[in-house]
Amino acid sequence: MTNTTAEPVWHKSACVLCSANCGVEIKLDGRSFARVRGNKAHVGSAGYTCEKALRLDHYQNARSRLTSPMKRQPDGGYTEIDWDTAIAEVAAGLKAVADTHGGDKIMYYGGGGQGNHLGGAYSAGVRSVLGIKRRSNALAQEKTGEAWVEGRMFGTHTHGEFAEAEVAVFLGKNPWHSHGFDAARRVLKEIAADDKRSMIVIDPRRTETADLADYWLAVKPATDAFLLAAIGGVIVEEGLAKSAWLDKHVEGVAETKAAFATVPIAAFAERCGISEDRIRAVARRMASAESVAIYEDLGVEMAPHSTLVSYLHRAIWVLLGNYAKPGTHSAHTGMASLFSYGASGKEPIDPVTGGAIISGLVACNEIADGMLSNHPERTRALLIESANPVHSLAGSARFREAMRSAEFSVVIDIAMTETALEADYVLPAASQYEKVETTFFAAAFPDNWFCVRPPVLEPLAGTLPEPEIHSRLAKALGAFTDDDLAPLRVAATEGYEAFGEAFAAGAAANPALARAGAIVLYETLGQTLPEGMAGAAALWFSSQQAAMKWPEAVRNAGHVGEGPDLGNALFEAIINNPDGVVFTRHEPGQAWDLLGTPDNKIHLAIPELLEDLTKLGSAPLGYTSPEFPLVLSAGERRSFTANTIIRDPAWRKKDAEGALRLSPADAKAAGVQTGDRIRLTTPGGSAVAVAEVNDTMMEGHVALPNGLGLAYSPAGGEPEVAGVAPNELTTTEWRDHIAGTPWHKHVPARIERVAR
Ligand SMILES: Nc1nc2c(c(=O)[nH]1)N[C@H]1C(S)=C(S)[C@@H](COP(=O)(O)OP(=O)(O)OC[C@H]3O[C@@H](n4cnc5c(=O)[nH]c(N)nc54)[C@H](O)[C@@H]3O)O[C@H]1N2
Ligand SMILES: Nc1nc2c(c(=O)[nH]1)N[C@H]1C(S)=C(S)[C@@H](COP(=O)(O)OP(=O)(O)OC[C@H]3O[C@@H](n4cnc5c(=O)[nH]c(N)nc54)[C@H](O)[C@@H]3O)O[C@H]1N2
Ligand code: SF4
Ligand SMILES: [Mo]
Repeated sequence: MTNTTAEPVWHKSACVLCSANCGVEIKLDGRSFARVRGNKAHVGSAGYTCEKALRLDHYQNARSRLTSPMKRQPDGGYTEIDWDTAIAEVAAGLKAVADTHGGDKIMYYGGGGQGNHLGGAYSAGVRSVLGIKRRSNALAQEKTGEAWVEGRMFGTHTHGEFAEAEVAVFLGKNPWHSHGFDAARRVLKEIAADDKRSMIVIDPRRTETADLADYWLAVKPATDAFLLAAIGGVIVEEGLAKSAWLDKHVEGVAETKAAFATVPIAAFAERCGISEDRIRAVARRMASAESVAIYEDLGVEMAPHSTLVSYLHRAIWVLLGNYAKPGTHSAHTGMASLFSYGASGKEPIDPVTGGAIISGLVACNEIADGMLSNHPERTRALLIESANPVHSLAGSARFREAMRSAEFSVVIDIAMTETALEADYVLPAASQYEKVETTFFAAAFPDNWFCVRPPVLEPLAGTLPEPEIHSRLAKALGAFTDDDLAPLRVAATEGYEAFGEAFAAGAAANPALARAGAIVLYETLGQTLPEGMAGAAALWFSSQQAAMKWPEAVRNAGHVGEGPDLGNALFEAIINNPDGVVFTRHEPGQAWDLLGTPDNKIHLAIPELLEDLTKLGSAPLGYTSPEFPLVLSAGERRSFTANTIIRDPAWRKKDAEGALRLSPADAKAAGVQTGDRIRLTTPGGSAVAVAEVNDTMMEGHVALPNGLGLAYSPAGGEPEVAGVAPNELTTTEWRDHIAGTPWHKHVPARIERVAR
């Protein structure tokens, strides 16, 4: 908590700007972050940070912080209201929609960003009392295609071990900037420096990661499927697959090989722009390695053929035997599930849009269209938490319109965001350094870790942590009474054992308690936890679940006990170790036990995607046109981008305006120089950006950074907007045919110089 001694104290916490969540230590000066440094004792990052963490004060102490609940007035402006009024009116507003149309017509969007997943856990109580079932969040515009493939093949999520891999492959992924695993730059440099290891980067742009690669495959945008199909074709043609291993562990090999055997290798090489010789060399390099790990990310997940690409690279690493060995891929444990990877291919269909609901999430690209339809089942109200969909989803204008069409909408955020500005009510949350927080991103094997960060500061006056907001909403909705909680409150003071028994008995006997779940833990057990830690109470349940699912692995990680005692020991460890703890420790071969398939085998053949593979040759040759001859990647990760988590543009040490990068050839053709203003036009919109002529760009490919175009008032006056908001230029209909994920990396565009 707030430092009251004279001696400067380094507060242990984590960086919230990307999913790596590096451990940091923060030195305060009042409420300012005077210094931030890497935490050497952190279980995952061991002192590592990138340049962004050092500037976290721009998150914590931004002028954009909200300090009062806000209510929209008939004239469109907002007035401050007190918390009691806000909770009563928000509860009443949501309830009115649930009573009129059914709770299933309310959508819950978001629930956490790069550093905060506890709020989402507590929202479950509010959702269940209102009957909210419809959900979506950013994962349904990036990872649902991957989840659909992984569910079918493995019944769960797998993760690559890049720190160990002999061959590391980055597919539409620039870990130098975007990270995605512990100490990414350190790992990339280690691979680059080791003659026995190789790095393969598949990216049209010569990224910072590509500069370190042994093989940079500069694919033409959106042709990864052709490249991967050709690599698979070579593996089959040259007999490189690991047959004995496949016989033992994998189903569906023959069908998969047969589909790859149909690939016209030379023709596909031509289509992706990589020579056949080089494709063969890369296939052989992967086949000769003891271990290969592949990381797919947005460059392929947000481009045409995305779900097929998610499948093809997995088929390749499976054919080459890269599962459950050090440096390959493994399924892993998780303290809580962020996202389900259990797809079966028989996903429920959204009644409004007809799209598949993968992992329980409505495809982001279908939300606004569904709300703006006349369908009787359409979403009528929105509860949005820790997300900025007006900015982050395809077609910002359409999402704004959808929000205004809602009968009721509420946003829980720390700032008056682009999304908040369309809502009926805005509830101000305490920042991620003003409450206990954690994420459920943990994806590592054989050791998996988890880090709970205690608060560094008291909540800013006028704000509340999400557990408290959800608890108040649930109470206002009549979810439970103090009488319901009384026995659990008593039991909580008697210790974990008594509490565990009382909780199990209470939940079985009283449906109100079962429904409110995590909120009940917060209100009872939470009140007995150390100061500031009440919000960690939900993790007691997660700890019990982890201990029940993987008792041996939890004990191997050093936690002692049997049954509920083991869960209690794990909970004690995680809430008392801001350096993070290893919570499960496995042996490499045990990755087979963690598979979610009924026979603990990999299921290689996905018929729908094998069919897509055999039809790939007849896919459109491109998506550009004479009117829009260029391909825009709308939303690249750079050194000072972090989604929309930091709104103050002054946090950027370079590229303050977020330049449009273009190749020297395209710049010449348009008569553009670095620093010029260019008008960028797409089928979805038009905007003016500053140009940066950049020789890492492929001709015909231009890129805008992610997270720019935010309104901010540096001196508290009229807001200013720095850079272009990428989704003012995108549209919802450009999307994957299976997962509905957007083609943000592949937007047809044209540029014109604005007169100097
Ligand atoms: N600095 C920073 N780091 C972040 C974030 C951030 O905002 N800023 N956000 C975090 C989040 S939420 C995510 S999901 C990750 C995303 O991390 P990444 O996916 O690594 O990030 P991007 O830069 O969006 O896209 C990666 C690459 O895709 C390439 N690409 C474009 N088109 C194609 C194509 O057709 N084929 C191939 N193969 N590549 C293509 C681009 O050139 C780019 O280098 O980053 C996380 N880390
Ligand atoms: N065109 C294009 N669009 C993209 C992308 C792209 O590459 N191109 N990338 C996409 C990807 S991969 C992602 S993950 C999404 C990200 O987009 P979103 O999921 O919308 O997330 P963020 O931009 O990170 O917004 C997080 C919100 O949380 C708020 N916040 C911060 N701390 C707290 C807190 O403690 N409590 C609460 N309640 N709120 C808090 C911030 O103010 C911000 O409004 O964007 C997507 N949009
Ligand atoms: S932004 Fe940098 S310091 Fe922060 S979590 Fe990601 S890699 Fe770590
Ligand atoms: Mo993301």
